[in-house]
This record gives sequence, C-alpha cells and structure tokens, in this order.
Amino acid sequence: MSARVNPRRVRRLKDSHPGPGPVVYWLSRDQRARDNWALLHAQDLALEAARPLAAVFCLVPTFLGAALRQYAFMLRGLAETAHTLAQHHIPLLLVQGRPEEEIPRLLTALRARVLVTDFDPLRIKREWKAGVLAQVELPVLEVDAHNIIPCWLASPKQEWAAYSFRPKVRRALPEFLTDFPELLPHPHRLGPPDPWPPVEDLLRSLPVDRSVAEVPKPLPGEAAAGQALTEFIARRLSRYPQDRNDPGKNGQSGLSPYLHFGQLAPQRAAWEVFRAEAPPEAREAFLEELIVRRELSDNFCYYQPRYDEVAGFPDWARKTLDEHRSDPREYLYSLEELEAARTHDELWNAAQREMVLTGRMHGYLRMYWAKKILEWSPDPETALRTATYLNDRYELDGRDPNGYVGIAWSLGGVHDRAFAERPIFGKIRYMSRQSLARKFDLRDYLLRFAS
Ligand code: FAD
Ligand code: FO1
Repeated sequence: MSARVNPRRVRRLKDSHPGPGPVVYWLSRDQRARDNWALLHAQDLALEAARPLAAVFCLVPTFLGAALRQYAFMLRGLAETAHTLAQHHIPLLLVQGRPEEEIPRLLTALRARVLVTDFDPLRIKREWKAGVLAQVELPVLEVDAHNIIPCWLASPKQEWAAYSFRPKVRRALPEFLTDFPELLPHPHRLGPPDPWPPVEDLLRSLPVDRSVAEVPKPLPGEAAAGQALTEFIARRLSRYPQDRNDPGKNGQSGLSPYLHFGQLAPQRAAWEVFRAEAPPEAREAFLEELIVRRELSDNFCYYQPRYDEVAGFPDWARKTLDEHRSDPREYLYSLEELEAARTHDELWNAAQREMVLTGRMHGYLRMYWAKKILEWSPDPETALRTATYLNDRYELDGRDPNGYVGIAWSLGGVHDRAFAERPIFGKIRYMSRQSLARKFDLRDYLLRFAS
C-alpha cells in the first residue's frame, strides 16, 4: 500500500512500541469520513499492518461556551459520519467526558496499535492532547487535515500580516492543493460497533444552555455541506468579489459552520473552486479568504499562545489602546444591553439580532459589530471578553481560530496596520456607520432584523 498521504502532513508526537490491536483515529477537529487526511493515514497504517481501524469521538459536556445550537449541529453531523464510516467497516466509537481520561481508557481496552490525531491550534485541544500523551504508551501521530498546507510547514513563525504569509502559501500550494483519494472499505473488522445513540438522547444528557436554540439552516452534515459548496460554486462564486461584503446581498458562501466542525474539508472547497468555471478574479478572491485568511488564523493561534487576550495584540496596538484608555466614552453598554441588542445604533442592533436569531452574522458587519463593542466598552479587555462571549455563544462557526483572529483584528489590529489616531481607538482601524451606509443599501437588512 503506497502512502496516500503526503508524509509532510504527518508529525510524530510520541514514539513507542505499537500495540497488538487496531489503529485508532481520534476524530475531533475534522469530523468527516470523506477528504480526511488523518483518517486516510490511519487507514494506510492499518492496511500495512493488516489490522482493524476504529475512529473515536470524545464528547465533552462543555466546550468554550457552546450551547444547544452548536452541539445539535455537530452531533447531527456526527451521526451521519458514523453511518458512513460503518458502511466502510470503520466503527466510530463514542466516549463521553474528559478526553484525558476517556481516550487513554479506550486505547488500553482496545490494546491499540497506534493513535492518529488531527491538528488544532486551540489551547484546549493542546491540553487534551498533552494529557493523553502523558498517559499512553503507544506511538502517537498528528496529521493536519484542516489546513491545506500543514500549519507548522506554512510558516515557522507568527506572521504579522497576510502580505508576508501569502507568498509562502503560494509557494507551497502546488505540493499540497491536490484532490483526495477515496476512503476504502476496510478489510479487517473490529466487530460490530454499538449503534450511534439517537442525537436527542445525547443532547438531553448534556448540560447545554438550551436558551440558544437550534437554527433551521444550514442543515448539518457532510452531504449538506457538499450540496452547499456545489450550490455556491454554481450560483454565487462568480459574483463573490462584488457581493461578498454587501449585507444586502447573499454574496458569501455560508460554508463556515461546515468548515468549523470539519464536516467539509477546506481543501475540498479550495480544490473545487480552483477548478470551477468562474472568472479568475472571483476564484482568486474566494481562495484568498478560504486559504490565506483562514490558514493565517491557524498560524496566529498556533504561534501566539495568548491569541484570545489583549496581551496577544501587536505592541503598537497595545500601546495605542493604552494611550486612549481614559478617553471619555460617549456610550457605554453592559453585556446584557449588548446581548439584547439594546443600543442607540440600529445597524449594530440588527447585526446582533441576525446572529442571535440565525446563528450567523454577515462577514462585513462582524468587523463593524466588534469595533463598536470596543467603542462602547469601558476598556479593551472588557470589549474582548464581551465580543468573544457573544460570538462563541450565538455563532454556529464560533469557538474557532478564525473567531479569535477576527476579534483580535477588529479590536487589536492583528494582521492590520495603524491608521490615523482618534479617540478610544487610537491608531486601530475605525469603521463608521456613515462609511457603511455610503457603500451599501442597508434598508433591506435593517428591515429583516428590525426589533
Ligand atoms: P466566505 O466569505 O464565503 O469565506 C469562505 C471561508 O473563508 C470562510 O468560511 C472562512 O473559513 C474563510 N474566511 C472568510 N473570511 C475570513 C476571515 N476574515 N478570516 C478568516 N477566515 C475567513 N469566522 C469563523 O469561521 N468563525 C468565527 O467565529 C468568526 N468570528 C469572526 C469575528 C469577527 C469579529 C470577524 C471580523 C470575523 C470573524 N470570522 C469568523 C471570519 C469571517 O467573518 C467568517 O469566516 C465568514 O464571515 C464566514 O462566512 P462564510 O463562510 O460565508 O464566508
Ligand atoms: N471537539 C471534540 O473533540 N469533542 C467535543 O465534544 C466538541 C464539542 C464542540 C462543541 C462546539 C464547538 O464549536 C466545537 C466542539 N468541538 C469538540 C471542537 C470542534 O470540533 C473543533 O475542533 C474546534 O472547535 C475548532 O478548532
């Protein structure tokens, strides 16, 4: 069996004697059967050793402020993936609780040969992985199945802006932006897995905040993700450059929840867009966001340990925000007032309502939304906490490197440059309601999300 996965996507986290049992893939960030380099590598290892292959998902009761809305989307998608894997004779095992306890326990019970994990730069995931590594005695590998260019290869350091990251991405794309091999039906059986529990039972067992209700769309799961990609490419990719920033138009792809939960491989989206019948400038504009911007977010969270703190902002930004800490705030709103969209700014209120009601907010308004929180909070630390709390509580795509970077860009000039100095913001880029109203016709948007 020739290696189907570029070995440069694989890192060895632990060396040890392989066990006598199956190969195990701990599925976490990349929750899909298709187009999953970590799963494909685990299958290669299992085929080479003529061993069964099992995947495992560890369901944690709380995750960075996620509520019913996000757990439901994730678990409905996982149920579909479990079914697809079972059809390939690869059981998706479910364990519940702390990964540091549950994963080692499962590996011991199965006498696993080797553990394959997927890559995630978030602190919580590194802690989980460190906890597991400290307790197991078997080889452990990590595969970046989320970034087209493995994060640790794209750049050896924190990049300060897209312009220095882009050439590194362009140079590496020919090697890594490829199609995917198919997942094979696995010839070595582990024995029938327990059936995947009904999603409703799982949701009932979780202490999730049920006041953040599920949203009717987008539909969760790998099949719906594939349809959303096809629909976007067929109907809206061509006008992406013109329409993507206009809140009055449906110009964005809507793919972020699928990408966040790993139900769609970013590389699948890139590969299909790269080959699509569409104006080159439209494909280019989309790939800039999907590859450069998204992978730059992983770069920031991977190399900047304080990616969700003011301390993680660049020095010039922290300095300018400090110089304006005591500027008078014309408006100050509490978390409750902001959460209830009770400010003087009807556009901000509409964006907040869009997020609370639909689980998403238009990308251009997300910048405006976060920047106003800086303007209406007593200090940058409170603003960062508020923006992160609201984003991760209501957004389907929240709790993601893109979110921490989106908020840090808006409040703290991460990956951005200095602008003319002004009150409160200092040299952080400012966005005014007037500048938005000049660019876009916001009447429809305001009507749709009026109180
Ligand atoms: P499209 O415009 O169709 O782009 C396609 C994909 O490209 C996105 O799904 C995303 O993976 C990537 N992308 C697009 N814009 C960006 C960007 N600015 N930075 C990084 N990747 C990008 N994105 C999240 O996934 N989760 C979040 O929690 C999140 N929070 C944000 C908070 C703020 C304050 C800001 C300013 C941005 C945030 N973003 C977040 C980034 C961006 O707004 C969303 O990825 C995008 O709006 C998702 O909609 P879409 O998939 O239709 O985007
Ligand atoms: N990953 C897991 O391995 N187990 C979980 O129970 C889990 C819950 C969860 C809830 C909301 C959410 O947005 C993400 C969640 N994740 C979970 C992580 C997710 O799969 C992604 O890996 C990261 O959030 C993206 O970096």
